[in-house]
Amino acid sequence: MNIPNNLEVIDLQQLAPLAYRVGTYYTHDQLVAEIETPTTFESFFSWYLKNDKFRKFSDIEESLQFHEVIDNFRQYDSDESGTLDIDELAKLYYDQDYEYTRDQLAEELKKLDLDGNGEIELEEWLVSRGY
Ligand SMILES: [Ca+2]
Ligand SMILES: [Ca+2]
Repeated sequence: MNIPNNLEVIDLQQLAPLAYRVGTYYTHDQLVAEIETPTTFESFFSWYLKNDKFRKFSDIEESLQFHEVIDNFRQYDSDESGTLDIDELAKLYYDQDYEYTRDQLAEELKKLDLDGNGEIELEEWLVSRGY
């Protein structure tokens, strides 16, 4: 994805992946509620700095762990859709030495998939890690 220059107008379609890239874990609907679109990169960024959710962690260690969980999620979201599908989840578990059958994997996905849309959003992943 190209990072737009500061005053370039960004529309709703670009907003969600951008927010995801910089580390907010707002859902699409929350973004729509929060930010008037179309917006500019500059105003998006000042919104982001003002609302940085990571600031809720007073402890550096805790904040780093939180970032690690997010990085991990992103690393396995290979198509950058903002969600983990069953194949991406399979790779993640495989790399962590879990030996799940396809059925167990489907079960696991069902457990994590709180809104039941068949994929794991970052929010759902965070919940599963205790956030
Ligand atoms: Ca994905
Ligand atoms: Ca889901």
